[in-house]
Amino acid sequence: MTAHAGRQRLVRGGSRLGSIVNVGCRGAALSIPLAPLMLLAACSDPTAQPADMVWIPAGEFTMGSDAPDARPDERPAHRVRMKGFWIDRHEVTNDEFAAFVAATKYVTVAERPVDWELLKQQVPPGTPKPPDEMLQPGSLVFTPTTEAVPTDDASQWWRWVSGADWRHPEGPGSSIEGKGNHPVVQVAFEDAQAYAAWAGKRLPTEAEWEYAARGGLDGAPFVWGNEPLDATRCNVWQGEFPYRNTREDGFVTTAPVGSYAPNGYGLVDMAGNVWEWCNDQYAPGEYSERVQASGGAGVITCPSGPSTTRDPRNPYSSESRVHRGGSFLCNPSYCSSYRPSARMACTADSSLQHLGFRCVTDAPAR
Ligand SMILES: [Ca+2]
Repeated sequence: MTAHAGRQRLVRGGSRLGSIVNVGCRGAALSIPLAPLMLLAACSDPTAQPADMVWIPAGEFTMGSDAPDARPDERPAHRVRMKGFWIDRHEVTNDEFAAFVAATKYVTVAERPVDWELLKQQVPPGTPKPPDEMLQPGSLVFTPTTEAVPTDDASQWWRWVSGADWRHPEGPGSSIEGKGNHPVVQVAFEDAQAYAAWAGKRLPTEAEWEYAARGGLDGAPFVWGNEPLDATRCNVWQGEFPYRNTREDGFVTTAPVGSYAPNGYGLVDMAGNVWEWCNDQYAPGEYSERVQASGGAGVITCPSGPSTTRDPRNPYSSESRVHRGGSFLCNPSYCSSYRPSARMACTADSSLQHLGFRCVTDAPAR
């Protein structure tokens, strides 16, 4: 959400991520002398389907939207050409993330204490040091208001909860027991990257994510086509946000992955349930800048985002990453981000109760 709400990175990618890559399942294979060659051979076979992944064929699509409900950062719609890639059929689940943690002993950002010296670089100069309890491990949890409030200030329904993490998405006392097939949440960007590296995959570019989400329905307003949103389409908020959820679709927070019909490519939850991290850094004017850089008329090939972050919501952060797809908190009155062109972002070290991820790979994962 905001830089104030974000978490500082205690350990930058390097050493921690490096150790994860080396101890992952591929590391075991590398202890056998011939295994690297065998792995290479397997990865070069495009017909071998990785488990629970879907092949998205090369092609062109219209990225972004010029529709009346498109926000400024979704404009202008522009033609993009993509290479083929594999993408996870569903969001990474609690069970899958637990397997990663069990294999690597990985500690997520939300489980680490906050270093004020690093955090204060992301907040306005002169911001006073928060009380010590605010610097304990924790994360951001959605808390409904008791009555209608203006929806232009997310700090009214997000609060910092010590002890909130992926195993305790709503804080101490909450758990993921019985939710093994729900999407993992409360994971920061580097947590998602670490999982992807361990699995032999990577995070999708924003263009890959949107191309896959559209399911072959080029230019359609929704991942399911042109029909309007209703409670059967995806896991979003029914009722009045952020204080009254009618539970019309049966879910207040996350739903088991695949609770709703897949899109044209067979992917589930590309709208709603949880937001999904993408690899791109965020800049609101990225689309107009890339169109301008291409000469204005061409088809842009495999865009991968700007080289630096420019996020007006987090002006003091040097790294804000895109997320896509909307979540169980989306409601037409407030945030129609279940649209495949909708963009959102937060500081890379933030973790949130409604933010997860899925992975892609250019070749069979294993
Ligand atoms: Ca989703």
